[in-house]
Amino acid sequence: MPVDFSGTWNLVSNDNFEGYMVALGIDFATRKIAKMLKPQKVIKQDGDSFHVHTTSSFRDYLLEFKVGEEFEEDNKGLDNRKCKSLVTWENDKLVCVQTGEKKNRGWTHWLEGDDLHLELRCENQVCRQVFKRA
Ligand code: YOG
Repeated sequence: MPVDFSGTWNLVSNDNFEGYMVALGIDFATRKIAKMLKPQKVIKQDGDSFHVHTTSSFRDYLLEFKVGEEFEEDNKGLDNRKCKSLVTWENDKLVCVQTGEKKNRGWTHWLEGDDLHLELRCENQVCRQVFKRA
C-alpha cells in the first residue's frame, strides 16, 4: 500500500518561513501578515493524483497534479512566478522540483507518526512545517 496523505491538516509549527518568503521576494507588509497565519491543508489523494488545497484567512492556494507528470505552476497569490513543476516519489516522500527563475526551488512532503511534514526550499533557505490532523 502506498502512503496516503489524504485528510485535513492544521499547521502547528513553521520554522524559517520568514527566510523562505524573503528568498521568494515577498514584500515586508505581506510577510508580516503571512507569518501570523495558521494555514490548513486539505489533501485529496487518489493513487498518484493529488489535490492539495492550502487555505488561510488571507489567501488560498490550490495545486492539482499527478506524480511523474510535469505541469505549469503559476503560484498565484504566492510569489506569482511561473515555473515548471514535477512531483515524484522518493520512497514514501513526495518530492516536488519547481524549475524556473528561482534556484533550488521545491518542496517535500512526508508522514511521520501522526504528523504531516512539509519542507519548502528556495535558493539557500529551507522552511520546515509540521501539520496535525484536524
Ligand atoms: O505547498 O506550495 O503542500 O502547493 C507557501 C507560501 C501566504 C501568502 C504556501 C498564504 C509562500 C503570502 C503554499 C499562505 C509564501 C506569502 C496560504 C506552500 C508566499 C506568499 C496559502 C506550497 C505545496 C505543498 C502545495
